Amino acid sequence: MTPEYLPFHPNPKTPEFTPPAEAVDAHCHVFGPADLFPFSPERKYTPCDASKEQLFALRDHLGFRKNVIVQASCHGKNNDALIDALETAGNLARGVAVVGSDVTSEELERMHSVGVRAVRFNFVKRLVDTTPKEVFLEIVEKIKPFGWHIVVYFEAQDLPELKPFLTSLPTTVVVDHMGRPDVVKGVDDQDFQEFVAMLRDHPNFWTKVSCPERLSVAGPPYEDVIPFARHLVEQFPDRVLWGTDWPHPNMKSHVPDDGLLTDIIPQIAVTPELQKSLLVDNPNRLYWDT
Ligand code: 0GY
Repeated sequence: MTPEYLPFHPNPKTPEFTPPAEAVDAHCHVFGPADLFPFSPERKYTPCDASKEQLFALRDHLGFRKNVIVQASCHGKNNDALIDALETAGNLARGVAVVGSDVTSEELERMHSVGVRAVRFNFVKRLVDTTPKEVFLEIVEKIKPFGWHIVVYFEAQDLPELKPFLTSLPTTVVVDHMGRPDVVKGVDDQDFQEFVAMLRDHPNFWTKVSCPERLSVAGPPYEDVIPFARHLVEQFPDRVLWGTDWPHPNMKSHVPDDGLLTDIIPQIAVTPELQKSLLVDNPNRLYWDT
């Protein structure tokens, strides 16, 4: 494990908020176990193991029905741990893989058959080496026949440079963690409003209103992040997703309690209708109806 890496919360609280039936945790990971699924030699951090059994136990504890499991950078382009978790979960999970431009249609077919429905393009420099845009475009061509979408992860300061490329992508594009706004600047800040405008101008763009624990300066219960998530849910009720981000890799300030994260949902989506869109209708449409 990377020195000072914080393992996930061992005993999250039982949430007071009850997610609606068929609710989906649409952003979470599995790590290892490293003796079965070694981490990538190119990884930038080494996490603690976070197994599929632990993920599914958390899902049940929090009251969710399904997971969308996202391949994390510590596993590189080897999706074996993800595939294994998807096989175990059956119809209760879908996956987001990371692939190279050398991926074969046989590999994509196998991943599709176990529930992969998207690839992730990661632009966060502390997590991955830079991938040339041409390589991403080759991957786009390969996933097109499968009807997959693209999940993108970047930091707010990189959006101006990335925007022409991202908005040229021909699929649905899901932006992780609200594009990582600087919450100190407030919802009306120009950078965040440009992110909002990108969603408004590009109906193929969705976003995850996730990771208050990463974006917060104030810390739990993350009151400084809630206005950003609520704004996006109210502006784009049909294009938002929510996820725990368990097991919370690379948290430095504190270990988040997943029960508390779940309890914040009613402040982000303030009516039962918005909660159903966020947790049930949107993720099921994007990951299960395809
Ligand atoms: C997240 C966030 C992080 C890590 C990864 O792929 C990853 O390693 O996504 C991060 O460190 O911000 O979504 O899990």
